[in-house]
Amino acid sequence: MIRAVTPSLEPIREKVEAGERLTAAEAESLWDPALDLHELGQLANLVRERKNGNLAYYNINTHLNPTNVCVYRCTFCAFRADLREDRGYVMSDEQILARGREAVEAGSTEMHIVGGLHHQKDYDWYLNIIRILHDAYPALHLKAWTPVEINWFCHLTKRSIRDILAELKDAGLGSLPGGGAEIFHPEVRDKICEHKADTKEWFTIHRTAHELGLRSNATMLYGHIENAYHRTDHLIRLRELQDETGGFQTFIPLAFHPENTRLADIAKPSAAMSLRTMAISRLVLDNFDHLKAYWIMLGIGTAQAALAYGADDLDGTVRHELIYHDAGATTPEILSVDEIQRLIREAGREPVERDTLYHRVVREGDGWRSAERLQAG
Ligand code: V47
Repeated sequence: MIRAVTPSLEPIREKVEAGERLTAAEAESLWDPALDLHELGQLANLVRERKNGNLAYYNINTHLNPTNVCVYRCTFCAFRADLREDRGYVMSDEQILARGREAVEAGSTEMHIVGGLHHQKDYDWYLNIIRILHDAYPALHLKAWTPVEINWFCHLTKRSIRDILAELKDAGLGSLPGGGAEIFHPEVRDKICEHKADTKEWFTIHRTAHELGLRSNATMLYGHIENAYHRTDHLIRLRELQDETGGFQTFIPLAFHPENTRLADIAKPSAAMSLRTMAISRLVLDNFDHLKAYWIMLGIGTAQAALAYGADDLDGTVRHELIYHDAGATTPEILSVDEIQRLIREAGREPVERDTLYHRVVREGDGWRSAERLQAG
């Protein structure tokens, strides 16, 4: 009788325990669903605890999506609207400033700003959003505009990436969020978002941001038409740029939400797939300090479990999230600090409030200040 051979994680375990880097071929082999998920999780947890001990980070933040009107039609996006669609909106300066005031009054240390590429708004409209928010609320860190927007600004103004990023930084931009990465491999990218910033542009923009002293994040949208090869390729490309610049702070795997998108016939990734993706990301991205379990898209239970599968960060309290909720996310729109801390404690971890650049946040009376940098091991 021929017995099926169960694949083993032993060779990978030896390398991870010795702190050695996994090759692309080894990384790709980890997506085999026959490999024991819990064992994979244990290995990822080893790396996670080496880097961040028992700490699990969160921040108090607010989202701002100034417009959903967008020239692009990415197949996975439920948020975008056409110019003349009823659900299309554009926020006024007064509404944007009111959102800033609300954020500060709620104790937010960060505002996460991304949006559509509006057909009739010029670069100055986007620049002005950063300027007025920073002038009114200088302590609020503005994590804004992905390479998709930056690339659009370069197209509109015919100016260089460096010039645009330097001007935004001067106006108050604090860092870049991780969006717009989707899947880098052209076999997938050309099918899901063929027109927007391509992979080379995405990387050039992050490299230039890092050279200008701006930190940034990176994401990967999984669970649609990509496969193990594409996901591995995505992670390896990120690892290479991080070797070069060290400017990425955190990696956020984003589970695809199909509702109301042009890919609505695809099933949402399961919790097992999300935990496997987190664990493999932790093992491959050995030069990233942090991995975020974004509870909005993973669901609260899976995000909490992910703290044992490589993740060390739950993102934030989040208010006014639209991108996932338009795509059918059933998570709440906001979590209180008490709830986040309870989720972290019940997962056996120690909650730490951080600012965007991973400094410990100290709350005193009604105010707050950034203390020491939370150094990953
Ligand atoms: O690039 C859009 C994704 C991203 C869907 O940097 C979708 O801290 C799933 O990048 N289903 C934007 N995903 C969000 C993002 C992000 C989120 C949280 C924290 C940070 C950070 C960055 O959202 C897009 C795209 O990959 N997305 N539509 C959807 N239907």
